[in-house]
Amino acid sequence: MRIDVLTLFPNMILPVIKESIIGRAMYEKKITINVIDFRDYSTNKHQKVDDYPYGGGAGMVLQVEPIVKALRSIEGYQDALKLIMTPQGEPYLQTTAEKFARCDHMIILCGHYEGFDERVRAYFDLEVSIGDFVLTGGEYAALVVMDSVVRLIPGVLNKEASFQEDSFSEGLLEYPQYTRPRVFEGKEVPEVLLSGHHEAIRAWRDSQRLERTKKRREDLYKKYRKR
Ligand code: 6GU
Repeated sequence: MRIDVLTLFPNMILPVIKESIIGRAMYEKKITINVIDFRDYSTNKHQKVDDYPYGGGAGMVLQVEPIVKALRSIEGYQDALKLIMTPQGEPYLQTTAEKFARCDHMIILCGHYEGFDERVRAYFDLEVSIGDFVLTGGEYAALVVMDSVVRLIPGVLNKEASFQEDSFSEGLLEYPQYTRPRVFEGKEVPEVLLSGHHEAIRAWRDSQRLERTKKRREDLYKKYRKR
């Protein structure tokens, strides 16, 4: 997979992914990540990429031209899945990550300031939000999307840390985990986990997942019951 990120803050992306599992996947050539500073495509002599909003109002608006020029500089951009990170986007879910993980080429635009010129949207396929809260910039959201997509690409995670048992792939939260010591400050590891009875352990874990999901995430629990 190839991912191109369009941003005004390239240093918010590259140093972070280099430190992560995505960095290893890049090094192992399982993915290619390319960061483009769309300020480089400014047509203004001061390298400006934003301007005052028509009709007035607070803040600045990102201009359409540098973004479209930067987009067109990407080889094969026509066939790529083109995303915009904004709080106005559709909710980003595990199922969305699974869909994205099957594509060969993604382009992700990160916004800042008060937003984009509305005409930018015509050049992209989809707008996504990572939750109902406001970030200072789309870079944080783009990192979240990249991390959650790249870990699903075959060969990126080892089998042990497999995503087959991920919480959301089955729609339930995970069961509690323990490791040594068996007792810490009077807090004991549940007896069943020391029993060696694989069937009993599996049953306990299943019931813990259900109980935890019901208590913490009634929305997920109801959806799970309905399937
Ligand atoms: Cl994608 N961008 C920004 N700026 N804020 C957000 C977001 C995205 N998703 C949730 N909040």
